[in-house]
Amino acid sequence: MTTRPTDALLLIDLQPDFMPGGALAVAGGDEILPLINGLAARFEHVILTQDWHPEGHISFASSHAGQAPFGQIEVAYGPQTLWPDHCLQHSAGAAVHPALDVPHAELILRKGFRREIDSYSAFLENDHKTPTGLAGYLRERGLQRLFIAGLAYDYCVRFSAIDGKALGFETIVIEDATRAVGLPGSVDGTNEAFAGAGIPRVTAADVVA
Ligand code: VGL
Ligand code: ZN
Repeated sequence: MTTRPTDALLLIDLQPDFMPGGALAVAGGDEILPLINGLAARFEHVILTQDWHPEGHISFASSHAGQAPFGQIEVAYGPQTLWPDHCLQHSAGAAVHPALDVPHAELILRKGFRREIDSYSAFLENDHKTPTGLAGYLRERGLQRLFIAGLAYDYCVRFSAIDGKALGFETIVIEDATRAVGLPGSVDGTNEAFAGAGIPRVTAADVVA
């Protein structure tokens, strides 16, 4: 696949809290870092996201009496899955992972910083209305095609890809440079959503070939 100067690599939530030993560990989340470092070296434009929650965040099970992590509740904007406390602003678990070697990353986009709205997507918060500003950033800079990798495949990668595509960016997911949380139905649902939206799933080898 020939990459173009108008491509961007969007790396989602590569933070210690999503890696083994972290607060919301994704199995094998650390295994993808070498692959991602290699990919990033092939892209002129790299953008990172950082999940970045205040204490008492609406997505934390601990913020809701009687609720446990991985359950679901209804909030003002619809269903919200509940998580262990994770990616607290300025905590070590919320840092950009120290093994991520992308000195040329141009933007670190923080999301999920509003106590009352979660944000899986790098484009729109979980009310599916509040923009993060990323679409405007990409458009102003003439970046048209997105390659997406990172964590987690079935949450933040999923919703970032779906929203990016819906907002008019050509969008490709690098599947072997992701790992999934894997709640019931979440991976199948993601694969169906990508197929329905016309989002190809490729490998890192396809991208660098
Ligand atoms: C994520 C759950 C909660 C993710 C972030 O990065 O996929 N998942 N916060
Ligand atoms: Zn989060």
